[in-house]
Amino acid sequence: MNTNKAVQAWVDEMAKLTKPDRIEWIDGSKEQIESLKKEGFRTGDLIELDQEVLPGCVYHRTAVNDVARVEHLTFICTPTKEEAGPTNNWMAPDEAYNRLGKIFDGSMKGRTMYVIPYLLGTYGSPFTKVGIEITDSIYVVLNMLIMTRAGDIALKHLGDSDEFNKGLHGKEKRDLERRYICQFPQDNTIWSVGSGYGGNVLLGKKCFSLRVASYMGRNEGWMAEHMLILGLEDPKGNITYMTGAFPSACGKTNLAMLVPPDSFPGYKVWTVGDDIAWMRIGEDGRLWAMNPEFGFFGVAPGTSMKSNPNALLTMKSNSIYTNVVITPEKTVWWEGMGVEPPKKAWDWKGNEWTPESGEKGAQPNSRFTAPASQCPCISKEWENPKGVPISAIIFGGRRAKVAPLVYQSFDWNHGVFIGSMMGSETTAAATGQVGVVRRDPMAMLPFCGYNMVDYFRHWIKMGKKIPNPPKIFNVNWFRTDEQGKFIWPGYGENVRILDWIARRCSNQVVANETPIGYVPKPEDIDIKGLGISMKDIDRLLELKKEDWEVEIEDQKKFYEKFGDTLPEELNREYTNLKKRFGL
Ligand code: GTP
Ligand code: SPV
Ligand code: MN
Repeated sequence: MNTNKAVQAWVDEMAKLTKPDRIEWIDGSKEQIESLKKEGFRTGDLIELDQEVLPGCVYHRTAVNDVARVEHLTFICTPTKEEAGPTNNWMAPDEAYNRLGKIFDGSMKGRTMYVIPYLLGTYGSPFTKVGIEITDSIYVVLNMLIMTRAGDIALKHLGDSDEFNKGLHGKEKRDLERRYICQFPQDNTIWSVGSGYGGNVLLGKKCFSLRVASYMGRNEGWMAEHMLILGLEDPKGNITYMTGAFPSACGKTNLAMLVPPDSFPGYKVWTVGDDIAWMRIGEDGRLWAMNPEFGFFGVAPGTSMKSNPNALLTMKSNSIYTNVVITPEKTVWWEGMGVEPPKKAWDWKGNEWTPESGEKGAQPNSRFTAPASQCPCISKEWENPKGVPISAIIFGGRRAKVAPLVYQSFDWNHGVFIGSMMGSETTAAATGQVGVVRRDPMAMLPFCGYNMVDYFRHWIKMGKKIPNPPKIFNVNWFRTDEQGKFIWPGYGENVRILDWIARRCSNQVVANETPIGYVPKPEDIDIKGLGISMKDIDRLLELKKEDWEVEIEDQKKFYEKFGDTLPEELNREYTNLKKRFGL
């Protein structure tokens, strides 16, 4: 039961605007979850899956025009355009409240408004942030109950404080013309209307834990990043914790749950988080990362017992499947699941589908929502409110060319420069063209809640304040050969690169100094049992000056967006890189 006056007043105000028939507060109890599911089955919002094969699991389809984040309809609503910066869409707060207010007005008539109190972080921790999400979608409620610590626990944590994120979501007509995702960092507020898809509507995810939290972190001296967190245990039992920032659908969940191959014995990867890291300087002078989330919202296609067994095992129960194939037996399937497709089933659009149809059965950005606690390789530290001490930060992206398999920055600022220079081929995680290279600094281009140039500055400032900072690396699993095939086998084999990174962190291995940073000596990548040749390793580590020349020019164009506001340090790194290439 809510007794918090500020929460009540805000909920009343939102109810006055949206005019629902009834209001239901989410307490997080099992009984409530069951009754919400029943209601979802009744309205057709959810389909119950085979409860013997997939106990506690449900299926959901989004509207056909609503399958991914919509970056062109996502706005940072700061008082001035300059605060949002050149890489964000900006709308003045008054205009945004007005425009969305008109769409929200009366939009919940005849419907139930659900009030979801939730935590980002663990109960009782001083680092935890509280959000309240109002929504008219049962699907959102059930997802938020998996993705965050939600219900009475959040109200208890909040007490009588008025410090909570005010999130308003309405499905409305799911019309693209009336779809907006607006964050108001100064008001600790998010309004999202006209969508029913993941990152647009699970407001605790990208909207709060990155866009709004990055703004809070800058003001409060910490960092909110689009990063997985893992612990690599070596044969001696030492665990090295690392974070990794890769753009959407570029391999964070897979790396976070990696299973080393038999040919690389004695290693183990422990998952702390697969998408978001909040990082603070610890009393020991190191950078500590915690996962504010409670579940995984992962890409389904390509997830198999071979590529990511831990993900499949995590989602066997109490999970939600969105936009995958559903079979007559009420089980699920997707491309790259590694099992025979059903002979006849329904695709993500609800149409009859056969494997011979030539069409994809699962939407490329179809997803599973699963409780992190069910993950077989979850770290014993995953709920430690302080997080884990980070030895390495890894940047990465999808690059057919240019970026080698792995390299290390010379120091922190050079690492920030490498992060600021990240490029990656776009994926199905956001609407728009797929496969074109775009600059995506620190994998935060769509998620930075303020001016990116100030974000770069914040990184540089943090580096000065961390007495013992993590080392910074860049990886690329996606280099292709002349036929367009990936050269590196990836997935479990990536442990070999994590191992090199860990050995660099503990000064156990020397590296080649190159214009871009420290690149491994080919013989230091352990290829025992890998099935690729030393010649392939040479190709994976090769630096082509002509490719880098184009890359450097492209980065210049990106930096030009910021005019003369770009931090001195990054300009210097840029000039030095050019010089090292003799350009
Ligand atoms: P978001 O949830 O959108 O943030 O994505 P993510 O970064 O967690 O990506 P995820 O691990 O779900 O992987 C996305 C896609 O990349 C899947 O189709 C994977 O099969 C593929 N992928 C992941 N790791 C590798 C790898 O090492 N090599 C190759 N070739 N593909 C990979
Ligand atoms: C991403 O796109 O980076 C995701 C999925 O993790 S979403 O929740 O839609 O943002
Ligand atoms: Mn993500």
